[in-house]
Amino acid sequence: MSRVHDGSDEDLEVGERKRSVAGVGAVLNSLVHSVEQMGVQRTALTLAKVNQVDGFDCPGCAWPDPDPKDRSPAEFCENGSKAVAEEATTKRVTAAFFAAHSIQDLQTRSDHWLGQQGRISQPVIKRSGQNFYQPISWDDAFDEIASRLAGLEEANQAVFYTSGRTSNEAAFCYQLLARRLGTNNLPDCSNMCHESSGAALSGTIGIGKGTVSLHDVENSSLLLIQGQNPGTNHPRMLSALEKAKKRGATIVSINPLPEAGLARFRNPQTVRGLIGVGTQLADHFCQIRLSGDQAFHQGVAKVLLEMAAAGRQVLDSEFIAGSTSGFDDYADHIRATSWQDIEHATGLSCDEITRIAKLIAEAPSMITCWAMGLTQHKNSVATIREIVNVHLLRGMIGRPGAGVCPVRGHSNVQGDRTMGIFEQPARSLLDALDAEFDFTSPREHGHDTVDSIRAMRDGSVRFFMSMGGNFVRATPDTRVCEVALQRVDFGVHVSTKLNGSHAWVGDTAIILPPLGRTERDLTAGHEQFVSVEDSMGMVHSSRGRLGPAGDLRSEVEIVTQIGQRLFAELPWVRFRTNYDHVRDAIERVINGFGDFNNRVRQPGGFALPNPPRDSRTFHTPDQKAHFTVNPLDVLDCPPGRLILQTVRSHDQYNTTIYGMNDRSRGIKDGRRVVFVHPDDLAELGHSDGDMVDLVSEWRTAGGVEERRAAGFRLVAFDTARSCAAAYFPETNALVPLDSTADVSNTPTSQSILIRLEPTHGNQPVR
Ligand SMILES: Nc1nc2c(c(=O)[nH]1)N[C@H]1C(S)=C(S)[C@@H](COP(=O)(O)OP(=O)(O)OC[C@H]3O[C@@H](n4cnc5c(=O)[nH]c(N)nc54)[C@H](O)[C@@H]3O)O[C@H]1N2
Ligand SMILES: Nc1nc2c(c(=O)[nH]1)N[C@H]1C(S)=C(S)[C@@H](COP(=O)(O)OP(=O)(O)OC[C@H]3O[C@@H](n4cnc5c(=O)[nH]c(N)nc54)[C@H](O)[C@@H]3O)O[C@H]1N2
Ligand SMILES: [Mo]
Repeated sequence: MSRVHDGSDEDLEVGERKRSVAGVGAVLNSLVHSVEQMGVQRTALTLAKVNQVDGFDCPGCAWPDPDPKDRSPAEFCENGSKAVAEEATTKRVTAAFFAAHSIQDLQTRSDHWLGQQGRISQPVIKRSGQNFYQPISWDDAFDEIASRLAGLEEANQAVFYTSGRTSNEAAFCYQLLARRLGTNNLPDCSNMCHESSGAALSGTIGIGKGTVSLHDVENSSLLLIQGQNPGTNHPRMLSALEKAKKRGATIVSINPLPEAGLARFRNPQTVRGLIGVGTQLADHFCQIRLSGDQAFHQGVAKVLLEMAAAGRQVLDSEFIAGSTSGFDDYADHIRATSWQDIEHATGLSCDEITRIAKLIAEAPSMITCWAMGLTQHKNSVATIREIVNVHLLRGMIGRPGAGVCPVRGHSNVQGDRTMGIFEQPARSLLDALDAEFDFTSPREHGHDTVDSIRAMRDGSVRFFMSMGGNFVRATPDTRVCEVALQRVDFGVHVSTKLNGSHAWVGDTAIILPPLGRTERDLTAGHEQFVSVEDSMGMVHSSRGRLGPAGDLRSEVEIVTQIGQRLFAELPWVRFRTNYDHVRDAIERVINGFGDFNNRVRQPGGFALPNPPRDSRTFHTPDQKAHFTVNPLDVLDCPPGRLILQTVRSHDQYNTTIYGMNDRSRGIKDGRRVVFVHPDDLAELGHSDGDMVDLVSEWRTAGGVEERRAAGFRLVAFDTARSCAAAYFPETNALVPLDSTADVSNTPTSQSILIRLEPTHGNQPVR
């Protein structure tokens, strides 16, 4: 049995980083973890249904499933099985647990400890003036919530947060509830995740999503994997890359860290992968500096334009002339950008970038994939626009094997957005909603995640509801957010598992435990299913089989029960009686869901329309794809300082900590580590193994603000110079609330200016 960790790192061990991932280690690790949480029989039953046509969608990542005829009987990965075990665990949090642990006690617990207590099994309430949660009936809970909402002075005093596991059906009902109440305060985890991708793509190609299918990835001739660690976070993507590789693709990894998964992959679904050496995936590794990717793509474009000027046929002139706008201004701007600035920003030489540009110039098809390494910097939107620019130069969009591929995180984060979970909804969505339900939804934009924290801190938001997620730990500026959440009058947390957000609550708080993905949904007395959308716009059904972990309700039921008490004229009861009715409403309100109920029942589901991919058309105001000019933004690192990025270990799912190891980076039994280049360590007068505090410096008009995270062990690591790395959520205390990306307002969690100080005092638990 693995120990439940209290957050201290007494047993921390640091070993060699791995040169490959998956293989036997992955299989063993996933089985040990699953059996520990679920027992042997439940493990076998549950894992057999992951990502199968008649089964449930893996609550791990949003990577798409292969076509039903190509699916493996074990269509999951090590980390997907950990996500399943975390939910299907047989451990329970009961009334006795809440009677034994006060709110103050919960505040001292680590998220690992909280998660290890098991599934929350009944609704509980912390009443005004009390320090403990105690049981409440479902009906009383719904009554309390509805009467609080009815009692608000105005609808914008409420915030409705969503994490990306919520089904399409529940998300649709949830946004309807918020808008009928009269607010667009619908922040979601996307605000901290791929918001920069959505903003950059919708402005340039007319859709805020990627433009490739799984088939494209498997058949592309050149793949850039940039700012992403698929070996840990999207392990099934490695199988697709392996296929592409076997068909002759070239793979380029662009990352400050040499991530093991891209170096060598041992496919656990094949014998060769289990016991052999596996496949070397990346042909080239560009060890870029943090935040240097905008400059990288400007460098690539410079080379392409120079080659074209020298008479080489590298630009897709016909496509540029017929389907795009803005080429001349863009080309002038790129020509005027200096190699000196590009080399400084990337930490790469002109020669190295030229080598990659030549691969791009020659590739018959190309896909760029990215994730958090690109979206959480000040210049993120500009960076992703530069990716689009390079793709447009070569006409690499809307052709087989070509396109842009933001790889989404949560398993239904993309679907939730499609359903209208967005603080800046499109006018067309609101018009359709009003026509369907006969009311006028608010037009004024609502609060995103960062603005919601500000509004709670300043007292203008009094009611906070969270549909899944762990708001206090996932968001920046931990201390500010804890205090902000304590200021709201009423909090509602729809949560499968305990987490830090249940400990930082205001006057009154309710926890409602919903059914998870693995569980059979018998709402209204008959079996129901839900639907989700993956990272490539495929919509399919998800159906759990296990009995419920306690007295649980489905998320659809929870939302419709509250809605029914407030706005009886809307069809809430009908919706939960049969989710087909929700899907019928979705079909009428949201574009692309024609014949929804029929198509979602087809094996493998159906693809949503994607104009760039389907017909090379761009739904921008001028119907063209846009080249954009993005002045180069260089992130300087002053002397004596480092830039810190905050990554995931191999043993966590965002704020859910499965265990204390990061196998691929050689870390065992601890998380408070900071990876620094050995030459930087020497220059800063430190050695591997020293204990330090991380102090972030945020320059404002009023001076330099400092934030501290105490007690980290230095680990000498092969990262880019001046670029350090540590795990989130421990490092969220260092991210200033006001440090956000231009345009998207995403917290800059991958570029935090820090200095190291010898540690004094004890390590905090959190
Ligand atoms: N097992 C597991 N799976 C998950 C998750 C999880 O926590 N655990 N989380 C899910 C979610 S919500 C998401 S959004 C995804 C996240 O998936 P990833 O984005 O892969 O997650 P991170 O661990 O944050 O990795 C960021 C990567 O970007 C690199 N990077 C950081 N800054 C830069 C930069 O400036 N330039 C470049 N080129 N690279 C940079 C880092 O070195 C690292 O390799 O995974 C999803 N899947
Ligand atoms: N510093 C830093 N901060 C980051 C990031 C980073 O890279 N660095 N990444 C950001 C990203 S990409 C994201 S997506 C956010 C994640 O932000 P969130 O989505 O808010 O956080 P999670 O940790 O995924 O939420 C975990 C909780 O969700 C609940 N849960 C799990 N399954 C279900 C379910 O089926 N239904 C319901 N109702 N609840 C469920 C459980 O109670 C669990 O404790 O964090 C962001 N924060
Ligand atoms: Mo995410």
